[in-house]
Amino acid sequence: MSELMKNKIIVVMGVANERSIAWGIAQSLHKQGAKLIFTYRKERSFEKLKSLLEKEDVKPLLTVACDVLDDQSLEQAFSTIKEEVGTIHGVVHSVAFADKDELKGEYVDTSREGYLLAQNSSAFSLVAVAREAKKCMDQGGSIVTQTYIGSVRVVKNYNVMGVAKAALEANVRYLAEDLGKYGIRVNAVSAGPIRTLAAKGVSGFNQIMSKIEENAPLRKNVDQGEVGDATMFLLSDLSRGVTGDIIHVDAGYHIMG
Ligand code: NDP
Ligand code: N5H
Repeated sequence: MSELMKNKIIVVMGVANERSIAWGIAQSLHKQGAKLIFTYRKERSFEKLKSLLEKEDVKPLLTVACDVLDDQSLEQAFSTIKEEVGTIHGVVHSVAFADKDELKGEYVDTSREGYLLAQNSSAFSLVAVAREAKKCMDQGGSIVTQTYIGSVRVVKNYNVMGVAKAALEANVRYLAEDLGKYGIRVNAVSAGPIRTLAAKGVSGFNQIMSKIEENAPLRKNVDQGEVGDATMFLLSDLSRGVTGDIIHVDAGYHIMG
């Protein structure tokens, strides 16, 4: 077994259950010898995380609560990480939220409140996380977030989240420029649709998946393992020349006209 992530300590944010993209990433990182710290928001996610870690025999360095909407919670989480662990080498930001009612119907009907909540949770959160994480990244490092093609194309029902992902991708570029001088890289993975808790109950999901099976160059949908491995690459030294970029892990779907 190769150990691409040996001696690296990575913070993983956004495991809600075994289907979470963040859990796929954690498994890829674990396989390559990374030491992991997990953050969660809801108590229910914490319970799921504990049982997953036990089941897969992953021993985390730390698990800590962190609500990305709350500055105090963010500060607290990363100061705990600094005190208990010290230097970290990477962060996985796999967090997004929009009110369910905003993920259907016409985008023009988006409420101010719904717009701000989606932006706050899904786009500004990367800035806030990067600012706190930087304090623990004194040897440089890598920050990776998760985006979706609805940022650059109009995808039915994605609505307010598409606009939030567009902002997230711009955040990746601005943060990459700021943090590059400290040896910290910032990138995103743009994943194809994967059935997770966040995707549950959103209309049109099945249709989107069949369209990809028919039209993507690889004629298939992707899974958490494929996204996990690409994210691991961006967190590893193999990608040391890559920053401010978006890598598509979508079976090639985005190249199609
Ligand atoms: P999950 O539902 O598994 O994960 C979403 C996570 O976001 C949960 O762990 C949730 O934690 C967390 N979260 C939401 N709000 C907050 C907050 N305020 N503070 C801290 N954590 C928060 O879904 P996915 O794995 O699908 O989603 C992960 C990322 O991948 C998202 O950015 C999503 O947009 C992106 N993505 C997903 C695709 C898909 O098809 N599934 C495709 C492309 C991108 P909690 O429940 O504890 O609040
Ligand atoms: C075009 C589509 C399908 C329609 C849109 C889906 C958008 C999903 C993104 C957000 C993150 C979903 C969301 O916030 C759901 C919440 O309102 C309700 N769910 C929850 O609260 C659960 C319990 C928690 C865990 O969820 C969160 N977010 O905390 C896009 C799909 C083809 C691809 C996709 C699903 C993209 C994506 O960004 O996730």
